[in-house]
Amino acid sequence: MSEFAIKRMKDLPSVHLLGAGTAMCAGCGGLQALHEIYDLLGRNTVVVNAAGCMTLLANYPYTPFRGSWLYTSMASAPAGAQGVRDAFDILLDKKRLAPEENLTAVVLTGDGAAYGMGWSPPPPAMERGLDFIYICYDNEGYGNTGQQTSAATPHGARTPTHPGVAGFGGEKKDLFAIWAAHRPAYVATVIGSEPLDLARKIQTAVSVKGPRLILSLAPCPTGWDYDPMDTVEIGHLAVKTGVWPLKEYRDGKITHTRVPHPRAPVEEYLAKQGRFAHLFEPVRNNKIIAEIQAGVDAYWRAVGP
Ligand SMILES: Cc1ncc(C[n+]2csc(CCOP(=O)(O)OP(=O)(O)O)c2C)c(N)n1
Ligand code: SF4
Ligand SMILES: [Mg+2]
Repeated sequence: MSEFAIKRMKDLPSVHLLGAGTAMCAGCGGLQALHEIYDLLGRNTVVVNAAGCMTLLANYPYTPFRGSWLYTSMASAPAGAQGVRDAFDILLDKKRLAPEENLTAVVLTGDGAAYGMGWSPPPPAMERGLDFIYICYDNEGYGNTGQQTSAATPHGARTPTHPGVAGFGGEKKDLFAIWAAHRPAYVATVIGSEPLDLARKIQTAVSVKGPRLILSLAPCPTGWDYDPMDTVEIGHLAVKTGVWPLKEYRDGKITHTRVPHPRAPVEEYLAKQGRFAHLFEPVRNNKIIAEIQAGVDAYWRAVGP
């Protein structure tokens, strides 16, 4: 990055997450959500990032973040956040840090870490009541290494590890429900294409203390195989079809913040993405399309009218 660009970043008055000449894909839905979230969280944060696509944002010594950034191994981000929190608490106790210099510990990981490889640290962090915000951008696969199947991959999606005619035969894990079962301070699903809903949830997350999860669906042109210009439309379709329910958990109660009515058929969402193309060509796979629709219908039936 040129000296001019660095100076310009330093001179900017407000908090903006800028591309730092890094290797992010055009149209990245995870970056869109992170950008919106970071604009609200601001510079008084220490982002503890587990290996994944977003790691490429900060290439030492450059970073587009105004606050601090700490890189950990894939499973260790919540443990890193604990260390950061403890250090700040000790410094505050010893009056070696003024309260206004306190920073929020923010974990940032993909779904591969949050749903699977890095799942073991969040439950004890929740049990300890760790005061942190965990942001997961969920692109439904191990994106940085080629979009292999993760525990967040949806039924029927074709991935390099499930390349057959039926795609992935399993089901996406319900991370929202798993976190909520631990009764943390706050859990919410968001998506970058619904910025007002996202903004309200980030404001709520900031207003409470304790363990908080912000789980964002992250449309991924590279891994999901679609034109980068369609990221916002795909995000809207994920909500309109009911595939990605927008909701929050607080004080033992789950509230849906958008109830799509009427719901669009799931195939409007599926047909836009190359990872589901085998369900439409060369022969339409009615069975798998119906299975995906049935899963979404069952979810909303259980939610009620
Ligand atoms: C223990 C471990 N295994 C494998 C890797 C290699 N690796 C780096 S990034 C990545 C993908 C992470 O997937 P996800 O958390 O979903 O983030 P995304 O790449 O999709 O942004 C993998 C497997 C690693 N860094 N550490
Ligand atoms: S692979 Fe997907 S999640 Fe990763 S940078 Fe590219 S668009 Fe974003
Ligand atoms: Mg991922």
